[in-house]
Amino acid sequence: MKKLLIATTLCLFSASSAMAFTYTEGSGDSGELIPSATIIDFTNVTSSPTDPSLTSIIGNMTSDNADLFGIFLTAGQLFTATTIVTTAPPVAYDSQLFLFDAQGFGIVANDNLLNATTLSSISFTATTTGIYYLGISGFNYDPRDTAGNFIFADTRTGPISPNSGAGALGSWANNTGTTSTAFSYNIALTGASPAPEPAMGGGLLAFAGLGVASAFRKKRQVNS
Ligand SMILES: [Ca+2]
Ligand SMILES: [Ca+2]
Ligand SMILES: [Ca+2]
Repeated sequence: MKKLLIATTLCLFSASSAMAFTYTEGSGDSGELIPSATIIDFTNVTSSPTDPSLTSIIGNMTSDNADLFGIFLTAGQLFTATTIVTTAPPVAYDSQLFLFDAQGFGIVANDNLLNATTLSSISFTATTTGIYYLGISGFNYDPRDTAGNFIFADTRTGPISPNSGAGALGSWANNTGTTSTAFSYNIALTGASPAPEPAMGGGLLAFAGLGVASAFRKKRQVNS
């Protein structure tokens, strides 16, 4: 009996190790601009502490809205994000994905993965190690810069590069005068991890984090 219990525990442990980290939006709603984005760090993810990769973001999209998530990328490593359907029976939804750098400048976007599907996929080899912002919205709610110009061309398929001269993320608006639909989403990720420190770049929380870090530094100095 005892042996069986140990075997089961080991089995559960190794199964959760393979899962890496998942972030679930839950009943809250992530903001759509950098000051209100959710920074995914090691305090708000679930599952294994042994595999540091962030492999999925699960959330809800309301009409004419976007969710923005701070994620951690490593220079030279290929990052991919793909919206997938996990419901049974499968119900396709019309997502769009956008990647921004730490200052909110557009990097790459995609509306439809292929002509045959309305799901989305982006890939990018990180140029610096640190926070990037991943945005998701329903077609055709698109990001605009601080001057009110759309950051990306309104193209349906293929990777979309930012328009030349586009500024940093300032607002979102529907690009075609329609209303985007609501859906539940699941974004599968590779090459990403939660941020190493709580709430990097998150306004008040970042300030609080710096306070904690400096408190630790002070404590270390006292102890040494
Ligand atoms: Ca949401
Ligand atoms: Ca789409
Ligand atoms: Ca669009």
